[in-house]
Amino acid sequence: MSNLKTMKNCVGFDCGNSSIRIILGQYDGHTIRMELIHQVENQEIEINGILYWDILNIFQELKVGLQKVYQEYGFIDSVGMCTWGIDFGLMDSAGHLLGNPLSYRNTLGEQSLSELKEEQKEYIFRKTGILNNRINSLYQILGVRKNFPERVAISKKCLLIPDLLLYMFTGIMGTEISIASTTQLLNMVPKEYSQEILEMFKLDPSMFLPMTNHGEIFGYLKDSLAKSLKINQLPFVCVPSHDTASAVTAVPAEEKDFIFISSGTWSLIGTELETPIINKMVYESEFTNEGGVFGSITLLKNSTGMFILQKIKRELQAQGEHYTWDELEQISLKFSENAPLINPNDADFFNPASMIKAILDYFQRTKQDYDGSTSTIIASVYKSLALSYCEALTQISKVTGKQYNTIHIIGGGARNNHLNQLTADFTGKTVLAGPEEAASLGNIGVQLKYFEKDLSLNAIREIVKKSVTIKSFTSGNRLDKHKIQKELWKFKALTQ
Ligand code: LRH
Repeated sequence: MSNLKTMKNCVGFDCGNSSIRIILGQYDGHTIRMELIHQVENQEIEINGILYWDILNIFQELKVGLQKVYQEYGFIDSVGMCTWGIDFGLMDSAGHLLGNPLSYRNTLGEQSLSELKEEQKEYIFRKTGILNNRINSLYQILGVRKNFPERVAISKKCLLIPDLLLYMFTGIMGTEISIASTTQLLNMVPKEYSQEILEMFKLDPSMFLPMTNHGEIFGYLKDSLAKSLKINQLPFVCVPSHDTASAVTAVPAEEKDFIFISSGTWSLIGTELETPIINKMVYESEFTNEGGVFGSITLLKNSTGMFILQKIKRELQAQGEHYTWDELEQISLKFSENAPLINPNDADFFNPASMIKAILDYFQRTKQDYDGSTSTIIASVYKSLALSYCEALTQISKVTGKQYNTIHIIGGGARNNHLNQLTADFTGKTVLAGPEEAASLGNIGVQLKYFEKDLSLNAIREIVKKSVTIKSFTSGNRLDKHKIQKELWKFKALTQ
């Protein structure tokens, strides 16, 4: 139990694929009061067929958020950075950024991965424990080297998105295990850069940064920034800077073995382990062993999440049809029963020019009846997401040999009552939804470790439990058991 005496104002930076959020967590020794201080949309920008992130704008917005916290609360004790994984910026020898970071939704990674032989892919998985995913930094770095050789020839350091933002704030170049693991350049057993993989691809080890431990100081806000923002000097604490790992930190689990679904643009479906599982079953079922908080491993599947609905929502908006998330959910509730299915992880949905057209083509290709309405498309996506969760859960149980009673749905997607209910219906498990601000809560929870050195992960989870409201969903007899079984079979047939 905490013995911190005074209120701490800890700021969580949470940069996701679709939004940038600055959250204040006020810790009074028992609970964390969360307040969203500043939020703006995030989106890739396309120029000449290439997708970029507007990293300077992200930096600007984080500064705005920090300043707002200070203006309202008068003092900031610490800050923690977390962002989406995988993407990176390249730096020259003087520490200048060589161009805007590219988005993993480009085709660079796909090209590089497709050039590898099956034995090479299996070798890389065995050496790293990480799934050979086209989006991994490794395949993107190889793609950049092939397509933009001049840029790579003068780059001296590779900074992942949180590392890059931390460098802008503190002037320090460094990283930590959770984000570094998304490169696929680490061997997850000693949790160090894999010499074999670096040598295999002739990558210079000095490009990649040293790692700091969670709960320790990463660096301090540059004096020049503190002055120009007119805020107090403050430390950046090293937190799991991969948003997934910070979110898993905030799972309000009672039990040691639990299932989480970190639900946002992606749905990361997995469990927490002490050591990675690296075997054929994990490889074939496409799970990955990412770095988690305080040396843990998150064994997870990187499954498509709200991305498909985000794209549909934007497309409908461009056609003048505006829907709120609540309205989309209501539509799904009404039209779910007879909606056809999609496999959300089908390559056709990775980044199509029109998501609606990609879904219509999919219904046709898989010969499913479709009534022609937009409502049915929306209902189809919700139902298919829940079915994809169910399939991943079955695979996790096979891989770990464990049965799980509860699924924790965390992150922004936990707001989605209908999806939570469908997940309970299809899996037959209890779904506990929340916290929605899991990434920021985990981030802020780990910052507290800097102030109180012996704070354990369990103690952080206790604080989270006391600080949030969790909603529970059970399957009951809402849906006919035969119908559920039929949907599960139909979905399985689409994913084989
Ligand atoms: C989720 C996430 C996921 C990555 C993807 C790029 O935000 O970090 O874990 O694989 O974005």
